[in-house]
Amino acid sequence: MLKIIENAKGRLNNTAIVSNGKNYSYHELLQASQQFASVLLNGQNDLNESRVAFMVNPGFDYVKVQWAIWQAGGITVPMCLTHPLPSLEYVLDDTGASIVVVSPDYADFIRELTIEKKLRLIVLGSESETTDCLLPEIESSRRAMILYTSGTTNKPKGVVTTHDNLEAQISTLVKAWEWSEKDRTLCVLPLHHVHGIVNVVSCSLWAGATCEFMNGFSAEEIFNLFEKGELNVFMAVPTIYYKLISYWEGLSVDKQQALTHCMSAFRLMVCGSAALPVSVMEKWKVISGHTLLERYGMTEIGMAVSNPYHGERRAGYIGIPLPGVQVKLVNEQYNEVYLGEPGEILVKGNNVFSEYWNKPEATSKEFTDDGWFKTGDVAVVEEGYLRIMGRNSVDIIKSGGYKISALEIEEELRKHEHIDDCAVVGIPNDEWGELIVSAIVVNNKEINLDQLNKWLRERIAAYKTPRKYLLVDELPRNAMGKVTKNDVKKLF
Ligand code: MCA
Ligand code: AMP
Repeated sequence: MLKIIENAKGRLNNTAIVSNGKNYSYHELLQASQQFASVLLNGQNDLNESRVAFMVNPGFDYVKVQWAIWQAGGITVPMCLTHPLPSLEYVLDDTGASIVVVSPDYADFIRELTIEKKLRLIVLGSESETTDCLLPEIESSRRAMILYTSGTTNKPKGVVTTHDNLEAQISTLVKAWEWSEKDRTLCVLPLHHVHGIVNVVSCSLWAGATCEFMNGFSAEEIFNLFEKGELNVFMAVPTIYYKLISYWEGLSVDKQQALTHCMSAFRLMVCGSAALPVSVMEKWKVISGHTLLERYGMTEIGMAVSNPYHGERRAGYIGIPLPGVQVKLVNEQYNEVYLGEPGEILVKGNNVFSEYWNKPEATSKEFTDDGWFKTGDVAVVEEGYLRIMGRNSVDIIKSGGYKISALEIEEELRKHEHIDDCAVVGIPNDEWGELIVSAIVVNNKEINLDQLNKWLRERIAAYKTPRKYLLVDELPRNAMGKVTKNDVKKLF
């Protein structure tokens, strides 16, 4: 039996989830997910790794659907709730999903697409009555989840993790950060990425703790929940801590003090997904009394490196390898570098994903011959702690904790009738980490940039759209004719 389900069976009366003002026990979660697994199976014995895509609001229903897919033998494909239709269509086509599950909010938006593609659409709340059936026995070596991640190819790739991979990713964090059933955390992150799915939701539920959900980000709401004094674990990306600090600074002194008092009672506050600026770490320490625990991870590997739970949390450093995760730094020939020299981070362990969905070539390209995964991130070890120095590719941008491919945005922009050429880059920004900007060569100088932005948002996610455009006569290029992205950055 899957470990997360088995664990839940031992904590039936604990509160698993708080969402929309309601408490749900592990018993209710197990019952509802088993019932929904029967709906998914619809008379079959096993979904046999069919892909089930779902667009479900964060909360009880999300976890119910996720656990149901796993128990029915399917692969979960959580979709971004704010993606425009072409991005969702890409995920449905690429995974070959046969079932789509949605919260009622998204039913009208996606219905036509599912009819066109002859997919089974299940709208939560209006599923047909089914009697519970016998659920299949799931080997942990089976595939569990596909998440889409941007890379150095223009289209996102589906990262496949097995149940074994997920169990390794979750269990190392539960141990390292000392999760227990007494914990209560708040999920404010989107649930189509590892940070929210694994680090927050799955770790808390694995440990028998309580996970409270918020739909979308709001600094005010987060602080209101902190003030209730029930939460004790919080995890977010640097942009969120930045936004919380800005909001806190605008509050009255009384309110600030009350919040500081509540936050100092937390057990743990973690930051990751992008580099945590030292200034944010220091300010957060002042307002919350907490030294943020920074850690490093990736969709393909879960978490690999973390500052210690006990011991020094060093500002500007990602920490030391987590138990069960092997990490080494290598040069361009993939030979280990000498201590103190920078090198690309390679990772090995049960935490590492199995493959990019339907992309054997892309998969083998990202592994060395002896099975180490190439992260593309460059780091150095200083006094035992790893420090990230940058990335191998300028085409990967991290904005608000989202990994974004410059090539994907460029490909879309070039489809616009008035754009002849373009170059997308990320420029440093205190709030977002990097801000996406684009130099464009146009064939009509009257181009309306607001309309361009609107046009683009119908094609790619809003968080992937450039925040600034610069009209140029030509893009900077080297002698080989290749666009020099570092020169493009200088234009901004
Ligand atoms: C939203 N906006 C952005 C971004 N997100 N602009 C640039 N970069 C972004 N990432 C824009 C919107 O388009 C909108 O523009 C305006 O900001 C406000 O939008 P809104 O949706 O209200 O933004 P928000 O709600 O304030 O969202 C900010 C956020 C969000 C909460 C920081 O970006 C977020 O949830 N980020 C977390 C992503 C994450 O979970 N990453 C983990 C990946 P306009 O006003 O013009 O409409 S997993 C991972 O990285 C690995 C495994 C790891 O290590 O964890
Ligand atoms: P994703 O594809 O969304 O999983 O993003 C993974 C990438 O996020 C990594 O390859 C890193 O570049 C970046 N990342 C995650 N955590 C950190 C961190 N603590 N510091 C710097 N970069 C990070």
